Order: sequence, then structure tokens, then C-alpha cells
Amino acid sequence: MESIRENPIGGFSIIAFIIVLTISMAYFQFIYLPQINAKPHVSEKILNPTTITEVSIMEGSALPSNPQFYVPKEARASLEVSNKVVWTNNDKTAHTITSDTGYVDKISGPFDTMKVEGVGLLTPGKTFEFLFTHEGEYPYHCEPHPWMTGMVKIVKDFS
Ligand SMILES: [Cu+2]
Repeated sequence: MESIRENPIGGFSIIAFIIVLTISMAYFQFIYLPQINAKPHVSEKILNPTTITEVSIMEGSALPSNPQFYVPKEARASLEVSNKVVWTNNDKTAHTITSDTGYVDKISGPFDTMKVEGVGLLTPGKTFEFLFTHEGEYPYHCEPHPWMTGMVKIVKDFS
């Protein structure tokens, strides 16, 4: 005759289970969650560059025959100096600024006017600003007018 209460294996399993559960919860609470919630470290200089980099959306850009679309077509900027880029729509048609690669900046979010609340299509006369917090090459285009292409190049500031 064997009763459940006297089964030593059963008692050991419960203790082992509680230990494993406790370790798992501690790991989740003190190691996993802090790592997930930690904001990436970005210097104050990158968050507050001293100058802005301007790009103009030229009048007539809705037509593929227009000589220019985003000017400068390739905008070069330095981290900690000019890594905030501001586009102004000087056309009479609405346009977007949409990353070719679906780039999402860790601080600023998606590089796409269509994914920024309250922007969407950039209407005539409006501006859109985006803070790039990482060096790199960021090709972009206009969603309704794919012949409109541009590039932002962010380089490290060596000054
Ligand atoms: Cu457009």
C-alpha cells in the first residue's frame, strides 16, 4: 500500500518547481524587464543639435518632368551639429517623406510622414522635421510620386 502523502518524489518535485518558478520570476523582474525598458543612450548634443539641415520640396514636383524634387537631393549632416532635418513643401501639391527601407529611429520613431501622427501627407507650405540620432545613409521617396527620391547622410562629427 502506498499513499500520495508519503511519496518523497512528489514532495521534491513541488519544491523544485517552486525554486525554478522563483528564479524565473526574479530573472524576469530584475534582468529581463529593465533591459527591455532601458532607453538607448543618446547624448544631449545629438538630441539638441545646434543647427538644422533644410530640404526644400520644389514647386512642380508632382510632375516627373520637373528638373528637381527634393533640394538638396542628397542632404549631408553631422551628428551633434546638424542632425535635425527639416523639409518644407514649397509645392502646390501634398507630398510624403517616406524611408525606402522602413527605417525606424530609436528615439524619433518611423522615418515616414505617413506613420507620424498629425502629418501624413505634407500639405503645401507645411514643414516636417526629423531628428536622426544615428550615423548612416537614409534614402527616401514620396509615396504618391515615386520619381521623387532623396537621401539623408548622417556622419559623425569629427570637429
Ligand atoms: Cu510627392
